[in-house]
Amino acid sequence: MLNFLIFGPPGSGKGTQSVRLAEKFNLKHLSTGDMLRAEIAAGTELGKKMSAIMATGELVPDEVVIEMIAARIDSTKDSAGFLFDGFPRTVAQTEALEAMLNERGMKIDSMLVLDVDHDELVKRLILRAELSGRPDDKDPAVIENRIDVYKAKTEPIIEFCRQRGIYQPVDGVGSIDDIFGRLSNLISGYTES
Ligand code: B4P
Repeated sequence: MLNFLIFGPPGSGKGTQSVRLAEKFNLKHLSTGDMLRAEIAAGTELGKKMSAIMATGELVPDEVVIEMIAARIDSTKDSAGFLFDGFPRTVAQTEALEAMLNERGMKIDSMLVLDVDHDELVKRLILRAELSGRPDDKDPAVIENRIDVYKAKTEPIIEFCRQRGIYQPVDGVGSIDDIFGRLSNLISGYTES
């Protein structure tokens, strides 16, 4: 099985591209953001606790998302691999994912990093707020905090993946179709070899 991380700051297009890539390459799309929002929508105890954290733009505790991902990995059948979207978001999550995959005879094959400038990120998220009603998109201060949290806690994963030789930057500015083409070319390099 082939395992890809789709990576980038909030608003870089991770979720948008993941849905299409998962379909094209028969990958299981695992988005921790979607899983957390599903807990909130279902009104679970976990969802109630996490919604307050997410509304400020901070990250939820590592153990919460690591447990969610482990459960999904073990229940997934018949896919060519996994596309991890928005996970990992800390070096601790990355180490946990690597260990989880290694224990199951797999590894992280590639980290695809969408590169988008700050102003474009803010523009996209403000636009999405109008359509999605997501509380973390509505407030510009929360958007800025999410970008700051990304730089402080998530970006260090790039160095971790660089050392493993799996870091692949991708220009994340342009039409959704163009960016899909760039990502598809990179993934095809694995699936066709
Ligand atoms: P996520 O759900 O991962 O949210 P996100 O970073 O905003 O990215 P998303 O994938 O949704 O958006 P996309 O860039 O595709 O996380 C939300 C919160 O959950 C986090 O802040 C955190 O609190 C918590 N969380 C999730 N995972 C966690 C973890 N592992 N550990 C701890 N906490 C965790 O798209 C943005 C917008 O841009 C869309 O409207 C889209 O249409 C638009 N867009 C995309 N591509 C475009 C393009 N090329 N041109 C123009 N617009 C484009």
